[in-house]
Amino acid sequence: MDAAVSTELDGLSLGANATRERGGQTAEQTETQGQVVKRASSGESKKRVERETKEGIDCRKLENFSSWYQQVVIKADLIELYDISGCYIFRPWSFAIWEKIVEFFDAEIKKLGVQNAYFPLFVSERRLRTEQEHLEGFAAEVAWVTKSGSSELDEPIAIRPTSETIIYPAMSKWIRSHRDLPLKLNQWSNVVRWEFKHPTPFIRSREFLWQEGHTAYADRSEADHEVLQILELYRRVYEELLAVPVIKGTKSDRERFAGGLYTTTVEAFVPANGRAVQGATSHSLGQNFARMFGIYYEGKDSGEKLMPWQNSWGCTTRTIGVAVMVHGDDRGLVLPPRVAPLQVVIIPIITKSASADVISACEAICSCLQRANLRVKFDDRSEKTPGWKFNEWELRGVPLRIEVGPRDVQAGTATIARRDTMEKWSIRVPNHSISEEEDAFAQEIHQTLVRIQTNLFERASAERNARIRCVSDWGTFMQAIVQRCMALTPWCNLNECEERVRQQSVQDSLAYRERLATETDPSATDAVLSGAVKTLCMPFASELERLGLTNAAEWEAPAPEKQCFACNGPARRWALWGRSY
Ligand code: 87F
Repeated sequence: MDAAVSTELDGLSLGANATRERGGQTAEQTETQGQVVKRASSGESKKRVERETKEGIDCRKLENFSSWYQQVVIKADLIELYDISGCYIFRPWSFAIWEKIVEFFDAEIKKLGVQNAYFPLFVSERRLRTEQEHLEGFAAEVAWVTKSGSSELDEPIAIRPTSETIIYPAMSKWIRSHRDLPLKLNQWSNVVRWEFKHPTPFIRSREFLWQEGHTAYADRSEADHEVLQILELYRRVYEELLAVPVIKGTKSDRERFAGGLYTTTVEAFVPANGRAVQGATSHSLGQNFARMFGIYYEGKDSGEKLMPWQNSWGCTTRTIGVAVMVHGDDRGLVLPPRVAPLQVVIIPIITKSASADVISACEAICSCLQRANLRVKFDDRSEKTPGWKFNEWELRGVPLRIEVGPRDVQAGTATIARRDTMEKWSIRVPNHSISEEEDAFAQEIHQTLVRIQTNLFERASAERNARIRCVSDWGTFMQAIVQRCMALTPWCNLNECEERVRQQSVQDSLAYRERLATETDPSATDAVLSGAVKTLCMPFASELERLGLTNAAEWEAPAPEKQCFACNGPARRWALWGRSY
């Protein structure tokens, strides 16, 4: 597996020596500077849980995932609940993560020549219905404004669930000649989809934030190229920023955006509950929308009326929820350094006699790291004990903690603790009148943050990879599914077959659940997920290669004699299946 983790931490530039490393180191190997590595013992952690009472997480991620998740997003200060179901307040701690994603993606699309614009929140019924055909599947989720004050509006207006019907009428005015192409627009906004499935903060909410890109090209192959360029940016958001591994691929006919030609996707996976998550999608719309919205331009040579090739692509605040689900542990959030609002927290271990020295040592470390552009905070609150602060910043997922006590000040050291592995070791602190020492210290902290970023990605990749089963018959397929795995299968790529798999998988997992309840342990039934199995994507050959499948070309398009695992018809593609959010 190619651990394509970017090793540069956002916000830190240490000049020519900026750290560039590859992964592959274990946690133990990373701390080789002669320091003592110590893990919190389980006795210690139990005491801590007892001490925590209300503030800490009171259940285990692997025992009660949904309660664990709800507690983490609230207790780590990501989310505040709201009195409208499916709507959530993004507190600064989560909004700062979104801002990191925005900053990265916005800069990357601008390099591709995409321009930002902003379109209205509302859409008239007439416009919304232009898209009648593809709207059918979504109509129930559209929210409408029908009143102003106490009087009924003459015509109800819809709140955008996506902006094709708002943006394309404007595009039809702006695209007149081949010289107006390509037109590449993006909007950062909120959208509303009135879902009735159980809401989950970040993952499924009725209002969410996203970017939606809408582009138009004269040349079909350029448009196709862009679909993949954007998909690659989505992969980087997940893998490089959020340290979450994803699989790129094409959606099946049943799962693609009905308005377009084909849909590409990045699919993430939550090992703790065996559910896949569609991370972001990049669609080729072909000329369907141009036809519907009357988007035509005059060609170069003949002056003939031509339709452009269009794409659309979107990525939402769901990203945050996926990272929480993948990296979090029984103590709470674990944040990848590249998106962590705070990367380092400094905590003074104060005894009355030596407090002034300790505080100035903390301040010196803090300003040294700030100068190196790290996101660092000195937690100097006097009303909280060091232990309380440890718990709080662990719960909130800060990647690194530096502790400074009176004995450290004497010895010129500090204790450092990693959130991802819970390792602790001692480091030398710089003499702040010697700038070389300060630079070396900041460099060392930076390197540790890079190792954390790499470790999170590699740990998540190993856990995800262990949950992908290659299967070619129905029995082993269902076995993989009830064991909360994804299944990679040779597949006929037919709509009817996917539909039958959905229905059969519901029946078979119910039956399996009942058998478990009667034959073995009744409590074990909770371990079997219910719900239909669907295709997540048909992975690109390059992705199958990344997964370590050597005969990748054959995997993307299986040999003609291969049979579909479900209907035994000729297999045309390899498909990745799973339960999904
Ligand atoms: C819900 C209600 C109404 C998804 C909806 O993926 C319409 C829709 O069109 C709808 N839910 N969609 C598909 C969105 C397609 C596309 N739009 C631009 C994207 C990326 C950004």
